Amino acid sequence: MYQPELETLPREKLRSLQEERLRQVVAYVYERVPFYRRLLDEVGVRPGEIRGLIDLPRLPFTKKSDLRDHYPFGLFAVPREEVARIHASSGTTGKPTVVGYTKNDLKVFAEMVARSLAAAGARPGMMLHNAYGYGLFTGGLGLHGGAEALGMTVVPVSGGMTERQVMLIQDFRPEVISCTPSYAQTLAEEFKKRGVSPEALSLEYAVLGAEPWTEAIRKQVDEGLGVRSTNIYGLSEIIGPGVANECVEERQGSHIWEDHFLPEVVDPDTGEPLPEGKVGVLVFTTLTKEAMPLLRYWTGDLTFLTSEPCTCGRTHVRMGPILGRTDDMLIIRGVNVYPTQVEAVLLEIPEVEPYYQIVVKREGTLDEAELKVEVTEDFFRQVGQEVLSDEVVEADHRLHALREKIARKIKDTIGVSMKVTLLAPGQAPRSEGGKLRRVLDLRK
Ligand code: ADP
Ligand code: K
Ligand code: ZN
Repeated sequence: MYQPELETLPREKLRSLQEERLRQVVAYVYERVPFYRRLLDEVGVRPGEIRGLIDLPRLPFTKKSDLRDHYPFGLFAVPREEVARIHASSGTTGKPTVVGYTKNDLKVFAEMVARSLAAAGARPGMMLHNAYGYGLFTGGLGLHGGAEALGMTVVPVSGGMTERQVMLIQDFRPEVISCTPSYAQTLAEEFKKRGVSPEALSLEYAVLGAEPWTEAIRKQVDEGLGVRSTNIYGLSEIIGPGVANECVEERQGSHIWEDHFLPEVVDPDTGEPLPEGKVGVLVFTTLTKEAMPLLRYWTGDLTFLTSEPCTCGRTHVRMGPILGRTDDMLIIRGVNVYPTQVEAVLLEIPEVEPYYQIVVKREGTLDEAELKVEVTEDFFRQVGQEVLSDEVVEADHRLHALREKIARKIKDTIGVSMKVTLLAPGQAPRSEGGKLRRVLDLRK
């Protein structure tokens, strides 16, 4: 562990630390951020009335739109000169979401990523091949700072240029890699193409995040790169990657570094706090951020929390995998569908790979969803067809049966009908470095 004392703090102590910090941050934003002063005045909360976690539900939520409305620096709590770094998240429409860090925020950021890397199996002296994008995106510089704090050797390779990445991994022999799970798939596939076996690779651990992924991808990456991969979670509004990380021992949920980020899970419709184990929207209050502290930030990410003790010894609460982002949810003929649900179904079908794309169209007034999914190389070889056109699939009983099986499983587990299209190996979209969009919604 990077900070063993803090990471194993008994829960009662952790709680009183959180309560003290919560009182401080509420007073701090009331004093320094006009937006929060107005918001708190509106709901009639005076900072002194917040005694502890019990009063948390009295605080208003902060939404992404609040950040946009105060673009670029309107939510900063310190003078611009005290901001040591600025990052921004891509934002699919319009202006990006801008965030700022003081010197101390950057120190905490690096410490949280160092905790995360250590939880993932990394040790001082190991080499990190950091294939997260560098730039305004928090991934690259975030992992970089954490690896330096932990005492690793960092290779700041950034995303893309897969040929070069493959060469550097073989020549430099890093023990740890960090990138998006979809890019780890791309790299695994690239090594396979070149006939480089997982045993021949120096990699032992992979720290994967920035987009939802499932056990199907974990299996593929672990086998393909010969690693034990863990999930890293975070978002720029809260600090960046390193808000939470799975421990490599258990890989059963990601420990949230709760002394700095106070999590809640709330009902997506009513905002009411939900009990442990129930799925809802993840909400964070930053407890120590100086430049841009946020109260009850609505992440839009869906998951659940558990404070069940973990065998790794860390006491910090664990979050489940992100089941989807409220923005990513598809409504197909009135049914809510998350891409991760589709991926979970594919995991149970041995003849396919977790390479897929969901295309949604509107035909007249009806939504039509198509799932394009790749068959495995083994299966493709056994079938012996050259292409997998609709006619070929119709005529070949094994292909036809597979297509029916997938469609039935999707219908039975998710409750929507999808037209299934089988793709030959290599035909579904791949990550070329960053996050991969697996959904094409042509209705918008
Ligand atoms: P951008 O908005 O540019 O993608 P961010 O890095 O701030 O930049 O994105 C944060 C979001 O990415 C999170 O709110 C979440 O939806 C997603 N995300 C990050 N890490 C994970 C993860 N480990 N699993 C699932 N989703 C993740
Ligand atoms: K390996
Ligand atoms: Zn653990």
